[in-house]
Amino acid sequence: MASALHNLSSYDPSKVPDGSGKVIGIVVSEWNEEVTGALLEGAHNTLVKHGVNADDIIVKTVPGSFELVYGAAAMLELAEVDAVIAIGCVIRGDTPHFDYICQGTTQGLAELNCRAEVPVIYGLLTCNTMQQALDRCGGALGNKGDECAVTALKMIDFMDTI
Ligand code: DLZ
Repeated sequence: MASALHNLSSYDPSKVPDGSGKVIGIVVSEWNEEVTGALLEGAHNTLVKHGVNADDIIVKTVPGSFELVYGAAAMLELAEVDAVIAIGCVIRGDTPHFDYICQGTTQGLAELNCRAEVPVIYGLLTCNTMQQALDRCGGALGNKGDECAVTALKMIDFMDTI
């Protein structure tokens, strides 16, 4: 969780496995595009910084965060990827809709993560306000996209070395 004490973009680069030759799928939601676009940029830049070839990053968009589960499942089935990163942003509104989307998407991604042969990385921001989201996509608290990229490379290495 990002906080005043933890910036999503701060990590020890010496502990990030090299991503050369790895293929990463990224599924990104169009809802709150200002935020998800910045998360995607963070993830993409960090993957490339750690050796992933830009041509080996497959990006597909889905309409909303709820569709991330289907999109990630399709990518796992149809593309030869070493990891999938799911990127979305849900902002609380006036109705309980927020809770259902967050819960459904989170549970769906968690189930995929357990079943899939390669890791599924959780890049869903669940925020009470747009400001909280902006703080976490390159603002005051860093960029969750960076964190997702680092996590993907670490989990690929986990699988390679287990
Ligand atoms: C419907 C909806 C609403 C109200 N809010 C968001 C949101 O903040 N972030 C997001 O990613 N998606 C939202 N959606 C769309 C749903 O995720 C989904 O696309 C629709 O319910 C159609 O399945």
